[in-house]
Amino acid sequence: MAKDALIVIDVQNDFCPGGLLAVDGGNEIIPIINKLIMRFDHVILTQDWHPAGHSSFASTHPGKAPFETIKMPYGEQTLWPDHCIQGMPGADFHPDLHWTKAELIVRKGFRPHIDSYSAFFENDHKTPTGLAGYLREREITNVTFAGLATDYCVAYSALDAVTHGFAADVLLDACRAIDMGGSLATLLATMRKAGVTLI
Ligand code: VGL
Ligand code: ZN
Repeated sequence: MAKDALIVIDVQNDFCPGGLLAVDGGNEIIPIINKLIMRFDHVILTQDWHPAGHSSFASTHPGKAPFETIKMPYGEQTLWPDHCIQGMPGADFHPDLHWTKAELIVRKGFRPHIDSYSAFFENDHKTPTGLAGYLREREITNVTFAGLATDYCVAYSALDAVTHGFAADVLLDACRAIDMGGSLATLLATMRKAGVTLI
C-alpha cells in the first residue's frame, strides 16, 4: 500500500519577503502549506543551513556578485547573497508556518565547500543527506513537495526523489520560484519529462 509524506522545502525567513534571498510571494504559500500539513499523516521539513562564509555565497569569492556563476569541482554553481546562516533568524522557519507536526527536519548545505539544492543529495549529486534511507526505512513510497523555491530546491528534490524510485508530486500552488534566466520553465519541463507529477 502506498504510504505518503509531505516534504516542505525551505520555508525559511530568508526566502520570504524581507529576507536575504527573498522569493516573490514566498509567504503567500504558507496558509496552503499549513492546510497540507494538517492533511498528511507524515510531514518532513527541510532547512537550508549554511555556515558563514559558505562557498555558495558571492561574498566568499572576491570580485563576484550575487547571481553570477562560477565553476566548482562538482560543476557550475550560481552564487547567492548570504542566506540561511546556521542559527541566524533568517534560517528559522517562517513564524506563520505550522511546523510542529514535522517528524523529521533535514538540514542541507552545511558542508562549507559544496551547495545543496536537493533534499536528497548535495550538488555533487553523490553526497547523500540520508533522506532516501529514512523514507525507505519508514516504508514511505510517495512524496509530495511544497515550498521554496520551485525551480531550485523543490525541483532538484523532486527529480532526485524519482531517481530514488519514489513517486513524486509537486503542488505548484504551494510553491514559488526564483525564476532566473528562464529557470522555472526549464525545470518544469525537466520535472515533467522525468516523471514528476506537477499538480
Ligand atoms: C535555495 C538557492 C540557494 C532554495 C537554496 O531553497 O531553493 N536556492 N539556496
Ligand atoms: Zn542556500
